[in-house]
Amino acid sequence: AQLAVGVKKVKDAGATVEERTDGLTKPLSEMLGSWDDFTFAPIRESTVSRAMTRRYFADLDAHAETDIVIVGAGSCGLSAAYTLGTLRPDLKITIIEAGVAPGGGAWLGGQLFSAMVMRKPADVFLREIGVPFDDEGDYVVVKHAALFTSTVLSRVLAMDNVKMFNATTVEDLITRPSDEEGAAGVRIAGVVTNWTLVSMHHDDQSCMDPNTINAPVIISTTGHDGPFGAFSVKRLVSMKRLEQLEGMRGLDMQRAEDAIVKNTREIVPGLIVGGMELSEIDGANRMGPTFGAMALSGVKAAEEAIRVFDL
Ligand code: AHZ
Repeated sequence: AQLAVGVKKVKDAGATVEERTDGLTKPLSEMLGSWDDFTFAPIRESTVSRAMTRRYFADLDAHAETDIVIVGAGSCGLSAAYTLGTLRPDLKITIIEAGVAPGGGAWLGGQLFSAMVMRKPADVFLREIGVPFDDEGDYVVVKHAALFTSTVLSRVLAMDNVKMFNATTVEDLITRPSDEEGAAGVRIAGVVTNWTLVSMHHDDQSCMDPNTINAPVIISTTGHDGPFGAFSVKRLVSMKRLEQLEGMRGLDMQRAEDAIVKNTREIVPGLIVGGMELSEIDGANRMGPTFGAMALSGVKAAEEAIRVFDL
């Protein structure tokens, strides 16, 4: 297991214990030696390639069968991943994110403004992951949305049981016949993936067959409709598991956030939908730049995924 950032192992009376290393106690250069004699340890180019590719393909192999897949690493998907990874270190969790940069729309608080607003009681999630905020009464403000996103991301990526494949798109869902919904019913049993750059070129390149991950439970948090968004629920319509999408309604902060958290649920067997993707099914309002519902929908989606997994 790798150590968390800011932690080192030290010998204490014969036993090995973990100790925080936050904060420089002396200039790092003292540990590096003199700048005049400075040089890196030797390397060969192929060593670097192998260091990356060996791990990537070992991860692909290990995660071809996974316990829970999270589609989309925005504020909702990352909150779900944190909750799942913390509550159930025994489960193998795979995050598939289409973008090179995970985080979805949560790098800014809204428009191009830095601060991120969360209505109470979503401050419980900020306390849990250790993000400081200004308490404004009914709501709290994180001084920069990137502080929230980078913190939850670093917590998630440090977990031994979580692997994120970014720059990778979920192109389709794997299905199996299911008795739970009658003869035509299906259970979602995994995802079909492709590198995003390949997904974007299906029209002008050939021979680009996808990859697959089998999993008994999927959490989809791909955001509201847009160039990439609402992927799983649109696919449920085209495979006739949903009659139609209601379509996200106009902005109403007051109503939107409660609705998203309340409606976070298993939509068809094996597929839980959270975050703004849900608004497309239910015709919920959008909430604009208030992120409490994304964090708590993620928490609820994770708890729901554990319930379905344990059935
Ligand atoms: O890249 C997408 C983003 O990072 C990713 N994604 C979408 N389709 C995908 C696919 N395969 C893999 N087929 C995919 N990844 O999903 C992520 C969605 O993040 P988001 O921030 O768009 O959604 P969210 O529901 O986590 O947060 C919504 C934030 C919003 S939108 C909004 C409004 O419009 O009013 N208000 C809030 C708080």
